[in-house]
Amino acid sequence: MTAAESYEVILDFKQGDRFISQFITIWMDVNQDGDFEDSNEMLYQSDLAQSSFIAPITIPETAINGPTTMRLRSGWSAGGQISSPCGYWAFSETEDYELIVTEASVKAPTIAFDEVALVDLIKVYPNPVVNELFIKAKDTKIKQLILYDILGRVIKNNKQNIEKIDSSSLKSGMYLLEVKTNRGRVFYRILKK
Ligand SMILES: [Ca+2]
Ligand SMILES: [Ca+2]
Repeated sequence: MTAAESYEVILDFKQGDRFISQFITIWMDVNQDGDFEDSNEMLYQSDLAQSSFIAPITIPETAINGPTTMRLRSGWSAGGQISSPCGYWAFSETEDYELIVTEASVKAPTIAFDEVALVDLIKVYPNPVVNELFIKAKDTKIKQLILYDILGRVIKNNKQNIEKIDSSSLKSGMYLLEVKTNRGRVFYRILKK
């Protein structure tokens, strides 16, 4: 998902074969601080109970790049609107999804937070990659490499071999590489050919 873009979340609520009326609310941990309490983190709140929804959400422009948790809660209609991302809610269900947020207007490499200097210290090449992806750092120490697929699943997690990633067995497509260093972390969009 891209910051500042709009998407539709499509939901059907069923119990067995029967549709049931639910309220729903959707949050996203936009600033990745582990909660859904910040001012722009409620992305959608239904004001009517329905058995199916097309919920329009817009990823806030300030959303930080990288794996981000989206929380969806549905609850039985008599419980009313769902206002809280945590705690008990009558006859409710809560599901978390991990999404990858990328910055709207910036081409790879993309930068997390204000770590602009860090991106100058790390070289990731070649991109697009076919076989081996090399990661070279200067004036900083790489501690870990995590490669995510577009759904946010961890594909590789290297704590030992932190100079290259063998990409030969990856399927073609877009990946996100998180480089953790002693000076912070930075994300790169990687295209596997
Ligand atoms: Ca938050
Ligand atoms: Ca917070």
